[in-house]
Formats: sequence, C-alpha cells, structure tokens
Amino acid sequence: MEKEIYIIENNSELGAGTRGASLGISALKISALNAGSSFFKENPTHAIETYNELLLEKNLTPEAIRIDGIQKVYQNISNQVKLTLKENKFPLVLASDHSSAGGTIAGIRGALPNKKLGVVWIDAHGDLHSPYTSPTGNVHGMPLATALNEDNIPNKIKEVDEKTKQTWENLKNLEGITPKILPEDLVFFGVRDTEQPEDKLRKRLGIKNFTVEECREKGIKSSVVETLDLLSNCDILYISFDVDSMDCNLVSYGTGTPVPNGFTPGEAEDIIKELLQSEKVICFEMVEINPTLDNKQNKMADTAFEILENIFPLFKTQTV
Ligand SMILES: [Mn+2]
Repeated sequence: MEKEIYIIENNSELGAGTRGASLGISALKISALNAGSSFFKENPTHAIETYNELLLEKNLTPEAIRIDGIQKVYQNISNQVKLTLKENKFPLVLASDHSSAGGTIAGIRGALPNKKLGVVWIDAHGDLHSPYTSPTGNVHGMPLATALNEDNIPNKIKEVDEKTKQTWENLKNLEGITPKILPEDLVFFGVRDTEQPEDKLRKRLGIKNFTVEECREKGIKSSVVETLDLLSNCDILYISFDVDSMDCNLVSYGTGTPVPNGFTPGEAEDIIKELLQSEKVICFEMVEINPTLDNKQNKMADTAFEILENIFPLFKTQTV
C-alpha cells in the first residue's frame, strides 16, 4: 500500500538573519504554476501557526534572536509532525528557516520515543551553534544543538541572559526527551561554511561530513551507501535539506546564507534519491528558499520545485 503524504507548511522566518524566507513556500508554489504543474492541487499543504509579526517588535534576546516566538513555532511544528506520524502518514515539511528542523526532530521523537533516530543533514552550514557560541544570534544556526542537547560551553564566546537561557532549555527539552539524537547518528552532506566553535564541536563529537569533493571522488551512490552503513543502528531516518547546500553561483542567491562550491541540483537530488532507497526514511524537510534575495528571478524556488517533484514519488514507497 502506498504511504499517504501530508505536507506541513511552516512559514516562520523568525530564525533567519535576513528577511523574506517566509515567502519561500509561496515562491515554490509559483514555480509549480509556472511549470504548468498541478502538484499543489494534488498535494495541498497544511500551514502551522506562525508569529512573524514579532519581527515588528524590539528583540530582547540578542544571543538567540526571537527565541520566545521560535519556542512556539517549535511546539507547533512538533505537534503537527507527531500527529502526522501517529496517523501513519509521511510528514513532508516545507519550511522557511532551518530552525524548523528542531521542532520536526522533536515531533518525530515524540511520536516514536522508542525508535532510534538517525539524521542526514544536507546543508552548507553545521547548524550546531548555541546561544553561547553563535556570533549572530540567529536561531536557524542552532537546530542541531537543540536536538543534540549541546551548549558547547568549552567554546563559549559570550554570556547568555536568564530569559534566553530558560527558553533555550525549553527548546532542548521539548517532548521531554533529551537529547533527541546522538552525534554518531548524525551525518552531514556538503557542510562547508562553519565557525570555529562549530568545527571544534563537530570534531569532539566525531560527526561525519561528506564534503562536496568527497562525494564527487567516491560518487554519490557509494557516499550514501556509506552513510546508511554508519546509520545502520538507527530504526528510522529523517532527511533535512537546506537549499544552500547547492552552489549559489550555479543555482542562485535566493537563500538566506548563500555559499559557493556546493552541490549541483542534480547531485543534491541524487543524494536524496539514494537515501530514499532506505525504507527507514520517515520524514523529509526542505528549507531556506528566499525569493527576495534571488538574483535570477525565482531560480532557487524553480530548482527546489524540480527536485521536490522528482523525489516526491519515493516518499510513497516508504514502509517503516
Ligand atoms: Mn541550515
């Protein structure tokens, strides 16, 4: 029997450092229309409640900007992912900024607390910062630290106020499961733009990163085979796809933090397709399209939609 897919739309851009990611899913829908596709008619999206109006207010937590609103988004996305999995559907999350993934991981663990979760993170960035190490305070750089329950205090660069500290603890403890993933159950693809505290943490935790070069040398297929072998102890897998994993010079600058020397769209698609050969994949997320930053009209969304359309049939074959 085919798996039913439930598309969750998260338009929160509170975690991003630049404005406009909340238009990312709208841009994706425009790409579908322009391609003459009825994808979103056949597959309607279900938006969670967001709080982007907070951007009009003064930010009071510089070490983790808008963390109060982000806490509510984490809860909403977690609740929806949890519900979707409990109904035995496949949650496909289309999100604006990558902080969404922290809520997604919480929801997966909340729905399936006895299953060991592996995460494949396809991204130019490590997203391993905490309020204690982030130079910007942008929470879209922190979702994996919330999942790993990792403050990275040895590499702390700043003090954090009481309110931020408390809310950060709440993020890490969401669903009452801490940590939600173990470092050995996390694999990076394409991470190439990190800060020193993240590098030191990644080294300490021994998180494997398949660089763009390594993937080209070994081939995508064998890199993914190696990944699935590394994650063979996991019962279930989640794929988090940040569009900035792709080369910004090749695709476009239509994403919050564009980085050159990334994957081609074809390579990114192949990585995801090969990962979906494993029946353990129970959730997929795509993030960080920002059409207001696009230097080639709507190219980033067009590219992301093409990938989405090509990988979509594979979600239906997942059986776990
Ligand atoms: Mn990211």
